[in-house]
Amino acid sequence: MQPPPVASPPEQAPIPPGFRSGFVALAGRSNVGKSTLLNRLVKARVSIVSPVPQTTRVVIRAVARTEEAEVIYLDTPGIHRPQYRMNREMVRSAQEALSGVDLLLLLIEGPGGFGPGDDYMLRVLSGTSIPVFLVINKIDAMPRPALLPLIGNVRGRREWREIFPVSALTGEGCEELERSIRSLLPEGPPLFPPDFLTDLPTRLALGELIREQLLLRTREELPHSTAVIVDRLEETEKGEYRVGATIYVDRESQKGIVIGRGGEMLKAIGTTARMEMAAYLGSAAHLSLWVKVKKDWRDDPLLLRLLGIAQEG
Ligand SMILES: Nc1nc2c(ncn2[C@@H]2O[C@H](COP(=O)(O)OP(=O)(O)OP(=O)(O)O)[C@@H](O)[C@H]2O)c(=O)[nH]1
Ligand SMILES: [Mg+2]
Repeated sequence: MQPPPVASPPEQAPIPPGFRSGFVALAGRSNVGKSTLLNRLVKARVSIVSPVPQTTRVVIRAVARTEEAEVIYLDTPGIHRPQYRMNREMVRSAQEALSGVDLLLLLIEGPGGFGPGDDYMLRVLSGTSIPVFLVINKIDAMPRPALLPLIGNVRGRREWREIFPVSALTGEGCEELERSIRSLLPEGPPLFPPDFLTDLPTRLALGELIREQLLLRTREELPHSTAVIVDRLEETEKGEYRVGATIYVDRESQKGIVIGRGGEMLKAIGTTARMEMAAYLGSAAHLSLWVKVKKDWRDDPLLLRLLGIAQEG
C-alpha cells in the first residue's frame, strides 16, 4: 500500500536578499505631530490626532511594509510634566518605548521653534546610544526663510544622524525620511504577517475613535478629563457590529458638556464615531454611548489598566 502523501509546508513568499526590518520610535513633547507622522508613515489612520496636547495616551505600534523592508513604528505619548497617575504612566510608557529600538525620531515643530519641552527631550535622550534623526515637522506652517536659522539653532545641540524638515500633514519631505529610515535598519526577515497593521486591540481602537471626537468637539471645555471604555463589542448575524461604550468624565458639570443641549453633542459625537468605526471594522457599526461621572478617574489604577494606560499587576 502506498503511504499517504506528506503535506508540503505552506508556500512562503521568499524573503528578498538584503531585506531589512526593525523598530523605530517617534519621540517628542506633546502636540509636535508624532501621531500625524505615524499615520502618514504607515498609510493608515491608526493613532488619533487632535490639537490638544496629550492626545496619545498609550504606546501604539504600527507596521509599514515595502518590498525591501518592514518598519515597526512606535507612536508614544508626548513627554510632559505629569500631574496625575495617568500622566505618570503615560510618560513612563513613552520613555520605556525609547529604549530597545533601532532608531529614534525626535520630533520638534518648525513654527514654534525649539523650546523648553524640546530641551527636556534632549535630556531624556542624553544617555542613549541609539541613532537619532531630528525631524522638524509642520514646515508647511512656517515661513521658509525661518527654516535655516532653526536648523542652525538645533544642529549643535546633540549628535544627529540626520536632520529632516517635513510636513506630516502634506507629506513634504516624508519620502526622503522613509528612505533614510529603511537604509538604517539591520538586515533581517519580516517579523509580522504581511497584512498586520497594528497591535492596538480593537476595543481600545474603537474607544480612541470616540475620544478623538470628544477632543475635537469639546476641547475648550474638557481637554484631558475624559476617558472611553468600550464595554461591549458584538458581531451580529448580518456581520455588523454592536458597540457599547461609556465616556467617563471627572465632574457632573462636564457630563452636561458631553451630552450637550438636548443631547445634541453626544449625538454628534456618536454619529461621527460610528462612521469611523464602520470604516475601521469594515462593516456597519451600531453604537450606544453612556456618560458617567467618576471623580478622580485619572488616579484610579483599575480604570487606567482597563484603558491600557497602566500595566497589569
Ligand atoms: N500645519 C501642520 N499641522 C500639523 C502637522 N502635523 C501635525 N499637525 C497638527 O498638530 C496637532 C497635533 O498633532 P498630533 O499628531 O496629535 O501630535 P502628537 O505629537 O501626537 O501629540 P500628543 O499625542 O499629544 O503627544 C494636530 O492639530 C495636527 O493636525 C503638520 O505637518 N503641519
Ligand atoms: Mg499623539
